[in-house]
Amino acid sequence: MTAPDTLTDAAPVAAEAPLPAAEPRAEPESTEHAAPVASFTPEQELKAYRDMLLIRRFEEKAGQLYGMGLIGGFCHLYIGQEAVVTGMEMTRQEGDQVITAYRDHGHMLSCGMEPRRVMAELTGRRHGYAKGKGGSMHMFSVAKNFFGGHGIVGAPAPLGTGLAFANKYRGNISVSLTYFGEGAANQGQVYESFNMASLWKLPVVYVIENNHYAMGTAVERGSARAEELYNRGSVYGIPGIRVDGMDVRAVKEAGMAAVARVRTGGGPMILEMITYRYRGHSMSDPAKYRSREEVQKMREQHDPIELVRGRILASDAADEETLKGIDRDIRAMVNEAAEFATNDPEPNPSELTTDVVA
Ligand SMILES: Cc1ncc(C[n+]2csc(CCOP(=O)(O)OP(=O)(O)O)c2C)c(N)n1
Repeated sequence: MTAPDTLTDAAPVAAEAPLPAAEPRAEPESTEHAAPVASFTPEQELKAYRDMLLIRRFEEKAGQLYGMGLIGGFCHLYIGQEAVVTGMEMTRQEGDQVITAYRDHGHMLSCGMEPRRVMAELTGRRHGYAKGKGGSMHMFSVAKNFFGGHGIVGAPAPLGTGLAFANKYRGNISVSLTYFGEGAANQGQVYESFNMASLWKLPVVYVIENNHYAMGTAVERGSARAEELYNRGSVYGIPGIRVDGMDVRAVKEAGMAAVARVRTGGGPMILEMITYRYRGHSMSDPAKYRSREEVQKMREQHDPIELVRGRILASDAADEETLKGIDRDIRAMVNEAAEFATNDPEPNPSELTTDVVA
């Protein structure tokens, strides 16, 4: 028997009862930008400055140690993106969980994990957060509600949705802050997660860190409708906001709105943070897919730390000397962390067979 080669050869389709009219569906209120951004108090500006600077200096030091051969394996730096985790941390309540992918040092520091133990994990030493056996991409701290550190692109989406499910199942009011990159946002597991989160109104804020590049692929080359990733949940009824992820105040403001909605049973939300990474994808990436001028322009015109520094000085929240003092303190803390991470012993060889999931 030959297969019909035109539609007219096909058997007629039996007439069916007309489908009932669909219920009108409320469209999610996705917006391109958060409402006008409220000012920070002087204390908030200074805290944001200090917290972002800690991440910056820590990452610079990690880059140096990597260059000296003291850190092995993969190492993905977060330099340029500091405002995202710093602003979101300002929205967190005790018990709220954080989960992210492999560009994770900033998330750990902002959760309050100890710089010396994060650094010791990078150098593979005994008192690192994973006893020196996980490295840059694989650290946890249940005490600080940080659930990794995952090398698999997109993995934080279902895992973070699972954390939100646990919150709902246990009847607590905690929120899961689930971070992933704009490259990850094209993965199937992300949409399965969106579906479940919306269906069960799970308390999760999906934070898409759109730093413009997934390894060497620019977002416009790899993502359909790249200009509106915040809208990727609309078909599931998940509202999204596009946020200036280089301005910690904008991040905090959008974060507060999202977390408040999610915590009170409103269901999941998406925040698309428009940000930028200054360094290559990982330490081994020479970043030839973009021009030096592009990076330079972002550093000079949109640096999140310089932005806050400018506001602090303009408003007299602090003077140059005070800011220099903060920098000195942070450098001292980071140097101490590096010192610890290079003198701490390596794990005992007997550790090779412990903590292994068979
Ligand atoms: C499932 C899977 N596919 C591919 C990779 C290789 N890989 C590592 S990072 C990366 C790019 C991801 O980019 P994005 O999600 O935008 O995050 P960013 O690195 O920009 O923070 C890819 C493809 C991986 N780790 N896991």
